[in-house]
Amino acid sequence: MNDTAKPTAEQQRTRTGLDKDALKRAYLDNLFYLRGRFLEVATTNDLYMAAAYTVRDRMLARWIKSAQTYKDTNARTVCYLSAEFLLGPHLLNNLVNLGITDTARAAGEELELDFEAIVEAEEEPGLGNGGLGRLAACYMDSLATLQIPAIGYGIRYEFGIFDQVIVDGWQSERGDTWLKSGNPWEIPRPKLSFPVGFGGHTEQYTDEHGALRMRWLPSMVVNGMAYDTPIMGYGVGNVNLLRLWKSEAPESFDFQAFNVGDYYGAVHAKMEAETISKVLYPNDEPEAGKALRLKQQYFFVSCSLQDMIRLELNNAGTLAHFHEKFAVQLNDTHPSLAVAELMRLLMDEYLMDWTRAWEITRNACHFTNHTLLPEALETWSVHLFERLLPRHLQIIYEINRRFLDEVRVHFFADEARVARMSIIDESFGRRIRMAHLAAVGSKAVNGVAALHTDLLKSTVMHDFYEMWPEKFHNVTNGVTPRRFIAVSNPRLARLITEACGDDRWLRDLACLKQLEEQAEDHGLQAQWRQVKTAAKQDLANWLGERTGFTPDPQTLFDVQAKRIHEYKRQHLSLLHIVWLYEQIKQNPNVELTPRTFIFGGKAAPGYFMAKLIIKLVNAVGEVINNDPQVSGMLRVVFMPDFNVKNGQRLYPAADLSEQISMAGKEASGTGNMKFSMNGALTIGTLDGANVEIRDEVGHDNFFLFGLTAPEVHQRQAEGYRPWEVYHGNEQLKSAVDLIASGLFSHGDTELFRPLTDNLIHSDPFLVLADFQAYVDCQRQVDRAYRAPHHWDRMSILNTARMGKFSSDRSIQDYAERIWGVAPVPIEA
Ligand code: C3B
Repeated sequence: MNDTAKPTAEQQRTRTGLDKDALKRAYLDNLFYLRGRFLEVATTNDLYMAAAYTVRDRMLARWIKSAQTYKDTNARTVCYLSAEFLLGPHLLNNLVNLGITDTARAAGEELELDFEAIVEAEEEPGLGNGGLGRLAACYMDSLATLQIPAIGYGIRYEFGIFDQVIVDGWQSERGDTWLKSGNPWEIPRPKLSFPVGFGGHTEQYTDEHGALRMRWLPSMVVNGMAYDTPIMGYGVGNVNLLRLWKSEAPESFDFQAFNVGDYYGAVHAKMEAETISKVLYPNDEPEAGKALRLKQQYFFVSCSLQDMIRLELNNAGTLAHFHEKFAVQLNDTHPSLAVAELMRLLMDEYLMDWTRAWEITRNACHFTNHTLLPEALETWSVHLFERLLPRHLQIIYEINRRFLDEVRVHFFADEARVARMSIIDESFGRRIRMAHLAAVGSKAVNGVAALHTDLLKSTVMHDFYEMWPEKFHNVTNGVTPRRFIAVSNPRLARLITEACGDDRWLRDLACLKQLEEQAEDHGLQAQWRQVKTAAKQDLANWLGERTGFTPDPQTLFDVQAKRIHEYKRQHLSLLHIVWLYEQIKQNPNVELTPRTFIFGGKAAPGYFMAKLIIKLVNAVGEVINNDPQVSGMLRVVFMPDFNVKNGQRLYPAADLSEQISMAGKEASGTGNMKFSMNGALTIGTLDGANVEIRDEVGHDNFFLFGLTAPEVHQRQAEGYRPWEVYHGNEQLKSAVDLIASGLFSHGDTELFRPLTDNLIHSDPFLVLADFQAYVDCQRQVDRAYRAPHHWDRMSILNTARMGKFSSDRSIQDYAERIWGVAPVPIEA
């Protein structure tokens, strides 16, 4: 290659070709030149790293071409701002999206490598808590696949979500060290960094045109440095950008402090700056330590907006059309400071007037709400804002003043409504309501499933909906079939491709409809069942190694995997299990379908009740699994450390998917979609996206039970008395009493009291109210599973009718109805 030229096509072909020989050569090269190893002495991590670099090399030319084309065509770009991106392992996903999994496997075989072990060696980046973070990752996959120019912006946490280990039945948290062995997928950009201020004060000054302006003099400045990860579309040339920010001190040593002898003070400042991107906050944590969380939010929002401004100034030379260039999506309220920060940047740094800056801001931003749980609706004390972000507080006050004047005119002289809608909550101390800020500063607001959006419009955002009905949209969530079928369930993917005649379904999930005609076909049913059984065997082996207990794949695998939370009601399932146990003990000949109940999920470290539920799962499992009298009938196992990687083992293996939240509480759910795509039937309430899943798959192919959202509301309004339910239902009472009796706690009658007392006396999520309906519905499941052809047919129909729940459909909805963006195709 001469000094200036890009690699020639021929050089690129041999360097980054997709054929087997090119892969083999590149692999050995990478092992040698990047890891300093040859095959005989390489560790598993070396082997994995070489594989990762080999794959990444094959994405780079497309990545650069995508960026260049997007720039040249000045394409409208989606900027997805999210505090969480729960990506899951990259290697296999990128192989699938590049379309070279089989070739890579064959290359590996010729080099006598253990392909599966190499894939297993990848430590996933756990930069999210659960549904919200994983949704962001699915959306990145779909944006690239649909060839829509997009940048994901977030935080490069040094420690992601904790690793969960089970010690004596209890959850114990271990620090997540995903960066320990290096991250081959990211490219650090030391020169791409932005200053972010905190604290200090503001002052007024007169600019050269005589206009009064504000400036902010922060007392502390940190730098945000970019780390870029390519996000590969499936079967296309488009590779989009995920840009995560790491916080750093502007200089590693404050030389002034150093010179006066304060070496430790200087190092301390550096540490303080680095703290900002140190760790992901687990959900549901109490207030303490939250100042850091606000700092994280402001930090990544500011870096991201400064980066967009840089791009726009490079390209257009002016910010007048910023909102035409970028569609900024705020993933929940975590990035909602973007509204105030964009205003500040435009006015204070780029000297725009209020009206123009507001016009741009309001047209650039869009807001997704992901929950109605009151404790998750973010507010920050005005106090904290004064201390950390004094300029933003001023801007928020001014946004609010103007907004409330509009409210007064719109709802003529309705001061109660003004107080309800105000961005500042004056009721208990003064707090900033971040959802209100986001709604006021955005062009569109959306919920994540039809029911959730309806509830959003009729409850927490009702006033806003009445004022701006046209602003509100529903975009039902979706998940990517690439990761959640092709990557996690290759056997099923092969069978579907065979049955459909081609693999177009991977790009257009509605194609799965073709399977419907064959749902009764006993040949397909037999293959379908084989695929399921093989996945169950894989999971059983894995669980055997990790937990010492190997479930029997011939039993019905009944799975509940999601964050542990009272509203999700893992304890409802536990009551059913305990009830079943009693049935068998009382009558060993009772007719039941043998089942294995599998639970998985993390509890927030500070959430006592959730941790007690994990302990109860394990305690019940210990007794039941060691009772020979129920051995062929009933098993309970807790899968430790549920994350994306372990989820991929679970979804293919489930016969039954538990989606049993109290109606009105689960905004959408996305696990429900992953299970159903993989042929699991759902037992569920009319909550979140369950409603739409049931409508799609057909009411006969879904096990529905429980109170509806309006019924829940009514029950609570009437004054719900759980102790009456408890005393009125003999079977329920004996299940609760058995837990309290000490049978599952070596005689300790206190251990589970907080849980049983809470159910009997308060039961905020109506577990007892739904118990009987749930047990009855589970009986129907039992019967259905004993009719294999019937079950297989339902299972095939579930997969066949999941087209709507591809994240490609969700992104299509956003693109058309909210963002107004078009594809910019890059050829593969
Ligand atoms: C979750 C909700 O709990 C799910 O119902 C929903 O499917 C996903 O978001 C994605 O929309 N959620 C979350 O994981 N974290 C929050 N802070 C709020 C909602």
